[in-house]
Amino acid sequence: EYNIVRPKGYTVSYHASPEMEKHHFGQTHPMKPWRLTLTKSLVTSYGMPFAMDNYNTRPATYEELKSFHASDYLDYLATAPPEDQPRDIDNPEKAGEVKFNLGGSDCPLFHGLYDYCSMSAGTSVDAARKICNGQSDIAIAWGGGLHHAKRSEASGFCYINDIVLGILQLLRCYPRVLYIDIDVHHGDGVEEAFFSTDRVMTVSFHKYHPDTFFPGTGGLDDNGPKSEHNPGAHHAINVPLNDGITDEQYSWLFESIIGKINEHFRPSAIALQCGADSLAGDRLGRFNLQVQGHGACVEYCKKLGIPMIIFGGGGYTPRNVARAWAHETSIAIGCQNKIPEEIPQHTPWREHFIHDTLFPTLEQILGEPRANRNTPKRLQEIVQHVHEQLRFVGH
Ligand code: TV7
Ligand code: CA
Ligand code: ZN
Repeated sequence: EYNIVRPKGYTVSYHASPEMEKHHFGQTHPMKPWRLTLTKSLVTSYGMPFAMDNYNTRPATYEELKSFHASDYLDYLATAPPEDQPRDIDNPEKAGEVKFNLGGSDCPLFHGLYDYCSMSAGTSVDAARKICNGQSDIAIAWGGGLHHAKRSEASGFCYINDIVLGILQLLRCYPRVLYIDIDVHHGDGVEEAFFSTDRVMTVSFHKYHPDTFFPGTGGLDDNGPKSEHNPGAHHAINVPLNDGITDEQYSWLFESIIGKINEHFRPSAIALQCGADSLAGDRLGRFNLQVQGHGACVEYCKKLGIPMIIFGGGGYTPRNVARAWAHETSIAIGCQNKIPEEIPQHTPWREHFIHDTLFPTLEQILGEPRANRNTPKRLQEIVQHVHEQLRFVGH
């Protein structure tokens, strides 16, 4: 009814796993896989599936997971008995035995955990394969983006690093991959995985405070191990931010930094993690970004005209996640100016979208906006530092 048609000259694919969305981390846990169902419902009520190739993903195989993860970790992940009461590892008396950081409150052992993980990874690996074989130019995997997982360790709600698996696929057919992470948290797992290669450059924008904000890494000077023989030196870029950053500041930073990186590094593919916890009003986030500013990052990357995978990630206020990811799906298709701002009447769970619009104002979201602790001077310094790092890269 909105006349959403396939984009001319390129293909967008949408990789989902309805099974994954049914899993629960526990009553009070911030991560709600159901936000993916809410996203898909909004995407569908705007008619966007008509303009894309839609895939229901298979779970990733053990062999695929092993391309990054250690087998003893995977075996434990597959066999550890689920716990009905998540343990409180913040409290040593109640901690019990925790292996591979599995079974604490951040990374609980819930029912169906291995299926959940392999399905999330499946969406990202499938997305990467579609990019590699040229069947897709922009591949969307909102169920992926779990950037904290390590080779042998769960961390920060992430068990399997689907992004690393996806990038490893891309590296089979593209010489250089640029990883960009706009989740409010530092993309530490992806950064670390590619610390020693110059074929992947990682860039994370995040709230940074070493003592009070997870995971505490990603300072401006953390640019990868600076040993003489490490080709990956200078290929980790970090953009540490304070509370309250606005759309205007963020877009300026994003474009100055990604534009310069594109010139120097000349990526042949982009992996963009779109964590929606950087939006204003997120349960865990601290920024003042709106759906427009978040989406502007996707739009800027798309304009570079390079094959791209778009991953999900964090996002703890489901209605905001669904709005942002539906808007970003429309940007991928190029129909963002055709769809009405008003949430369609027939959208399932429409009552969740209070304010009835894709683009609520800051006042609608927050009442009182959060104080902005990012000075123009500091943002200038960050851009300056990144430009200096790039002198060591490419050309
Ligand atoms: C990608 N922040 C993941 C972001 C991972 C953040 C954390 C929580 C949290 C966990 C809960 C919960 C919570 C309200 C918030 C040092 C600790 C402090 C657990 C209570 N409520 C992504 C991970 C971060 C779990 N972890 O980037 C169950 O907040 O700060 C920490 C670590 C130890 C564990 N405790 C918190 O967005 C997907 N966790 C309620 C119930
Ligand atoms: Ca980030
Ligand atoms: Zn996050």
